[in-house]
Amino acid sequence: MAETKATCPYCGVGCGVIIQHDGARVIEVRGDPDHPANFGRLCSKGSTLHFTARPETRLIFPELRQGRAEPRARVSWEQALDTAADRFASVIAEHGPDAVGFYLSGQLLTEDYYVFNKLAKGLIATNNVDTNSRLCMSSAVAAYKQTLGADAPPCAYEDFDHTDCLLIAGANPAFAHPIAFRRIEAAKAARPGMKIIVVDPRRTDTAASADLHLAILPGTDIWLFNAMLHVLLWEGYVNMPWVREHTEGFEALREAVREATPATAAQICGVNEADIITAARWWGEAQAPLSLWCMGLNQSHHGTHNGTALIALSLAVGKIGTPGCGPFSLTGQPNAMGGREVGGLSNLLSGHRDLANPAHRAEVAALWGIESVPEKPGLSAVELFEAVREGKVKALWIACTNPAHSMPQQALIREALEKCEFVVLQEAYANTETAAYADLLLPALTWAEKEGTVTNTERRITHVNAAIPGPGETRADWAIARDFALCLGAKLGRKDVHRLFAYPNAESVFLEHAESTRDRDLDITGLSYAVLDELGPQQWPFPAGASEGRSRLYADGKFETESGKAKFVVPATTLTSEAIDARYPLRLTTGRLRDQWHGMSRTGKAARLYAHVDEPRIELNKADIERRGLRDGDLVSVKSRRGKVVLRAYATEEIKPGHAFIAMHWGRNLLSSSGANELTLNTVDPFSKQPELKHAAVQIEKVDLPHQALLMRSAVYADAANGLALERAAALSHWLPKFDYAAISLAGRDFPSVVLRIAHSEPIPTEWLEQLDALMDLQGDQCMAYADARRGVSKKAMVEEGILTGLRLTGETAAAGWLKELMIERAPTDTVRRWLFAPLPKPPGPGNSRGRIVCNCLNVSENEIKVAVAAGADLAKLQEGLKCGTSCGSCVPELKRLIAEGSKAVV
Ligand SMILES: Nc1nc2c(c(=O)[nH]1)N[C@H]1C(S)=C(S)[C@@H](COP(=O)(O)OP(=O)(O)OC[C@H]3O[C@@H](n4cnc5c(=O)[nH]c(N)nc54)[C@H](O)[C@@H]3O)O[C@H]1N2
Ligand SMILES: Nc1nc2c(c(=O)[nH]1)N[C@H]1C(S)=C(S)[C@@H](COP(=O)(O)OP(=O)(O)OC[C@H]3O[C@@H](n4cnc5c(=O)[nH]c(N)nc54)[C@H](O)[C@@H]3O)O[C@H]1N2
Ligand code: SF4
Ligand SMILES: [Mo]
Repeated sequence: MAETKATCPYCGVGCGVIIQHDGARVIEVRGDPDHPANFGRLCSKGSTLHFTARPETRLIFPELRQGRAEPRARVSWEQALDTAADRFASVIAEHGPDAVGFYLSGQLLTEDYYVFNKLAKGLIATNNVDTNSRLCMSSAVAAYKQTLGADAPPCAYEDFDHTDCLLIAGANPAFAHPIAFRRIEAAKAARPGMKIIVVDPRRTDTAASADLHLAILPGTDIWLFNAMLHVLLWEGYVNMPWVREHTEGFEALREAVREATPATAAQICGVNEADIITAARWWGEAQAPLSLWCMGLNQSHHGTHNGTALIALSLAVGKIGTPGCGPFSLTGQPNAMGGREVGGLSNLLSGHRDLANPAHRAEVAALWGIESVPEKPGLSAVELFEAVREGKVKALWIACTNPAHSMPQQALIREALEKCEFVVLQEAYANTETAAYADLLLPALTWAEKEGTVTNTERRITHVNAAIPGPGETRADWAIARDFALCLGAKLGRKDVHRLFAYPNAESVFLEHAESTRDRDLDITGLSYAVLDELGPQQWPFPAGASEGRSRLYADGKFETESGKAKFVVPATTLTSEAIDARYPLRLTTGRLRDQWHGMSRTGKAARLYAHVDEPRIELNKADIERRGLRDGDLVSVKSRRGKVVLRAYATEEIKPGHAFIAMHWGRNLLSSSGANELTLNTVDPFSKQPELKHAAVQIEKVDLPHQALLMRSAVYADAANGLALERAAALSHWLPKFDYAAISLAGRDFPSVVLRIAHSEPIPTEWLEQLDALMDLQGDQCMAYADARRGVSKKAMVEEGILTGLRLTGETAAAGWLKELMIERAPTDTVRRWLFAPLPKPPGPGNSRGRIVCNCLNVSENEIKVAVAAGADLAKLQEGLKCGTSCGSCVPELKRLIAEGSKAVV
């Protein structure tokens, strides 16, 4: 067995992983003990990466279709790239370079990103290159630039160990940045006096572990931050000498926050005045105040000002650049930072340069050896898809992102993709929602197969290595961009194309990128793959001659603005772009679950990652469910002004009355609708152009879907079970649109099962059920069946080698939970026989249900934990007795919550 060092391809924490493999397949992963982001730890997603590195549904050959109605057929790479170049060249010839566009991803490696940018901005001469980072980090980028002058998060993870007041606003790191959160937990345990304040409308696991949770109304953060500044001013915490020497614009902001008294803000934000004052005092008294933020602030139509208002709190007390201090934006994707460095947004250029700046354009043109870089700003994500929809952009190249799932207001995105004359999708998997619209699919290498670099949240660059070769004809993303550039350049008659794209390997791209950063704030001219291998991952800047990167920025009080001073910005004080009203009375927000990643093309392949949440749902307060005559677990129709979805209502105390939450993960591959983004709206922030994915007004209503069915299937042998479950899940997804509600998930651990839940307004036609049976292999001698036509109930159970391996229930699904557990636990099936042929729909006996799995690593369920808590167990006892929370630690916040709830119940 061999070992190769890489990073986890999920979140921006950027944990180092060691991939254990046999040269052909990934066998195991473990945390890299030497990596400074995680020191050997991995969360529930990182530690299950080897379960996702599987061949099912991988895209392995280029596929092309001639017309929209035609099926795609396998073609050679040569034919694929030649066709793409022809189509792009003819659009460019006829309609100009701005009639084509590229939509990329913060999950590409820096090298991939760099080549794509040069292709668009240097070869084609269009700035229409945007990325999913527009949905993610662009407000943070704009906020840093407006205040500090450059897009540079000034902090480092080790600041968690030095801060004495941590303000987490609009972020749920317990779920979204778990290893960073482990470091925060450790810091708090070591120094219990450290204060943690969480600003989030929901009582997330992050919020539940805070000293102070400010459950503000969505969209009201600026009022809160302004009121905190008001208190800081009033109570003399503002460091006026520092502010005078190192900043500009304070007077205007001081004037603006005069109105923002804690009392006024308390009204607007829906929290206690006293809590706002407490938060401000903790911040003001802190030796080292640190703020963290993520999508709760960025994904807003005033996301940039959410950021500048938060940054102002650090500047006002003059605490930035020293240990434990500063405004620290959490990066979502593993390499959103790398993308920003190479200028991967339609308004940026390589090396943190601005397209709007003529000197910057000239520098980049000189670097590339071309006459000029186009001046006209490119289209940002929402604008790009709008231009596609309006027919202005006619050829679109999409790489490493799934806009037919992740963009807001899906109805418009579908329309755009349907209309687009030529859609290219460069993907690792063949069956994403966007793949359905692609005229040309290009197979990409993915994690464990590709080499390059990534930059994490704390500006740390890691050299990522390939462990195994990719399957079929997959190629590296940067190489696909290069090969296309060469092909297109020839058709455009560009003699210089071979010079421009003479990249023999990934490192040659990296070195050119490094050169482009010379004398810029992110200067990395001192880095090469060899240096990174020798010294380990390094933070930028790392100029030529340096021996280590810099962990913090701006300690000298000099900023990247023209005057060298940081700037205060007077923020907008609007709230959400869509207010609630009588028709749409609920405030919907969207976000992440602990164990799933975005559109689930990878995490959705590991059965155990469904144990935490196994069905898409809308989370609501119990009061809102009951007020509508509904029960927890009922299916409801959720409507916004843009669309409608059917989801299961789930009652939780995490959500206040009047609010709702839908996780962004489930889309058309696994659900009968597009999920959250059917409902969201595409209003954007005026500076960052980031859409407001966090706020929409919705209503819920009862839906009458009396015809229900549940199908489940696993296999007798473990080695076959996984592959079969994944293949069946992929085949089932074509069935989803037929039903009013249908959802696919996986269940189990070593013997994964595929689960299909259906609810329909009309009786489910018998021939559909027969076809589903065939697809699930629920037929033959080993399949026992019982039907009560009069009551519309039918039951089918597959028993192989004495084990329940398949199930289909229609009409009556009350026993579903019990049977699902039987199947997962692979219990003996005598009881099943009795139940099967009895008219009783209910499970026999009390049925000691284990309940939801909380600790995924060690397979410990909620009910087991609750029993132990009721018997007086604290965290240490739980960890000792049940072993839960002792491996990756991702469930520790939830364990703490269950303990807190348990002790409340006892009192
Ligand atoms: N498990 C998992 N981890 C991930 C990802 C994933 O898909 N799965 N994706 C990664 C990516 S790309 C990103 S960008 C990050 C996102 O990481 P986070 O931003 O931390 O995660 P979200 O759940 O999107 O949103 C965070 C919180 O914002 C809150 N919020 C909503 N509206 C408001 C508001 O008006 N004000 C405030 N203060 N809070 C609000 C929500 O209730 C939510 O709890 O996660 C990264 N990590
Ligand atoms: N409602 C709502 N919507 C949101 C958000 C939200 O909070 N709420 N968050 C937004 C944010 S912050 C983000 S970042 C986006 C994320 O949204 P997307 O970018 O659409 O999310 P992914 O599913 O991660 O898409 C990445 C795709 O790349 C493919 N892939 C994996 N590895 C490789 C590779 O090496 N090469 C290539 N070419 N392809 C590869 C994967 O199979 C996957 O389909 O979603 C946004 N949408
Ligand atoms: S915290 Fe988890 S998801 Fe994020 S990089 Fe580390 S292991 Fe991967
Ligand atoms: Mo993101």
